[in-house]
Amino acid sequence: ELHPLKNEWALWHLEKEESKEWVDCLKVIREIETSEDYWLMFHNVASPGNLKNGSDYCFFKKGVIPMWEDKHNKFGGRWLIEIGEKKTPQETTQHINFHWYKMLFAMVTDKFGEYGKNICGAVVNIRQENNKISLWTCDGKNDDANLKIGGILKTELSIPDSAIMKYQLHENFLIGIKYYARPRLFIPPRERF
Ligand code: M7G
Repeated sequence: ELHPLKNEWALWHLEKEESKEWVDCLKVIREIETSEDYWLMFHNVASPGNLKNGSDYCFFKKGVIPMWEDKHNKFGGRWLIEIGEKKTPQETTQHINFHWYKMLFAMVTDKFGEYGKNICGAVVNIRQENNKISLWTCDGKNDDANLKIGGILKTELSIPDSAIMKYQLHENFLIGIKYYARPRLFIPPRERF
């Protein structure tokens, strides 16, 4: 007997090809509806730390396309965890995998409780000097919900207090502000000057 998860998910893989538009490089590679599907993915799909530089995995609720423009994402944002280079490449790979699987496990086992409905999905970007893991939520201006989600994420991923988590609105990326925009939220909190 199979054990259905509270939500149904899809794992997307993105490997950028020069000749193609970004969105045309996104492909669903697995659908995850039961705990059995989840464990098969865990055992049979390459870990993100082993992906080629420049590629991404996205793990999103079914029906949500992992792009800013999707209707579930466009008013939302992301909690960003930056994973810098560790002492050795192996250590960097381990950090990426640890955080990614902890994040997915928290999502499929419903660790976000009543805030789970605000979660769209998770992304890991393999970028040599700037590996990133992020959790996308649907309502970028619901600070209360996003702070609760960020707090749970921090606990679930055993993120130390010294590490800074930032919440960024997708709208800034959509209009091309990108890196200059000040994050909307920080954990630990920061004064506004
Ligand atoms: P990235 O992969 O999020 O981060 O964005 P990176 O800067 O660390 O590589 C890289 C580029 O991919 C962006 O500048 C966009 O051209 C494209 N891109 C990424 N995302 C997530 C989207 C998206 O949601 N929609 C669109 N249209 N382009 C995107």
